[in-house]
Amino acid sequence: MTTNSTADLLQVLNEHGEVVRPDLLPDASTLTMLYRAMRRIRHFDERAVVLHRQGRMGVFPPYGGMEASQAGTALALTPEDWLLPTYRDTGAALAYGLPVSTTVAYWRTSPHGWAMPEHLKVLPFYIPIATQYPHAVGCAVAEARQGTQNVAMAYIGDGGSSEGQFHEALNFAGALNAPCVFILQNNGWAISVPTRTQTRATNLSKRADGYGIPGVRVDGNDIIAVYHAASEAVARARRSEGPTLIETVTYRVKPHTVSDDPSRYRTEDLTREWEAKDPVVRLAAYLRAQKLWDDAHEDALQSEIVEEFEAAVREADTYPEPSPTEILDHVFAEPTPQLRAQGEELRREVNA
Ligand SMILES: Cc1ncc(C[n+]2csc(CCOP(=O)(O)OP(=O)(O)O)c2C)c(N)n1
Ligand SMILES: [Mg+2]
Repeated sequence: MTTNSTADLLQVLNEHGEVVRPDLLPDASTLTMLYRAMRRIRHFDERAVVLHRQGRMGVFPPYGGMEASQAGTALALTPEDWLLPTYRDTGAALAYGLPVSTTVAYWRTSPHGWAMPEHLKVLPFYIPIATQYPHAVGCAVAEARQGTQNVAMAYIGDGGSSEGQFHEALNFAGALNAPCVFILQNNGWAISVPTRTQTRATNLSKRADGYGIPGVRVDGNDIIAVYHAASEAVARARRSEGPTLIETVTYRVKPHTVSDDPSRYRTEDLTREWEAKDPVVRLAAYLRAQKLWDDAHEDALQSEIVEEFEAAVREADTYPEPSPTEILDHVFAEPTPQLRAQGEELRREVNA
């Protein structure tokens, strides 16, 4: 048993393709917009894994199967809002507007991918677990103090929600009424540790109760429900009604990263069950049944997505290989004496 059963969840389009909350169904153009976004980020995920095999991409944490959870949340934002993604959330960053070429460069460890475009308020993918949560509160409070209606949306995993900074941030955000939307993607695993092993809590959204803020639990493979919950939370934050925690219940059907082998710590029966709840397939089937989508739409979208991706890779291919010492160049505006010494040592080693 895992903690992420689909009981007690907000759903609109369930895993059987039934609309269970017709009152929450958006219009046709929103539905196709959500589908297009999921297909686009799925393509990136699939191609990133292939490029890694070809030696043209660094270590990459796939998010395939979690597209609804990522696009459905990020699409509730505008570029005036902050996005604080983790290494798992490439799909969210792309849906928010991070250019594909910057994203490819980032996962190639090229310095071109380290600096995020100035017109977007997206922070670099967080690798240290949970550190982004207090930062999001800081971004949100800064916006509120400047009198804007902008919000900060931060992502975390089930594993990250066991870290102290997760709890500190939720408390801080509640106390300061920060315009923050906390996305907790419960994908059942923290590398090889199942959720049930690291917590006795079975409903992670309830953690919000401890901090006096609303907690919402949503089917993370139903983009309609996710988008609805995220849009509501963003609207609340913009109205100065404070933070929300949204648990998107999903599953990591992929390995932790492309260098992980899940067969060493799990059997794949449950993975097959979750693959049958695929968010992209679910919405496609619904759109086709409603005659909102057909093969011609799919082919046109596919060509558009492939073209965008290939152009981005061609651009990223023009970025020069970084020198080993460049890793220290962008840490501080003014390097510390220690960093300068380390740089000199590294340069001596490289030149030797
Ligand atoms: C502070 C910190 N501790 C440990 C790690 C090592 N680590 C990398 S990923 C990971 C698991 C995180 O699991 P979860 O939060 O569920 O995110 P997921 O990978 O499932 O998206 C751990 C422990 C880290 N990156 N940072
Ligand atoms: Mg996880």
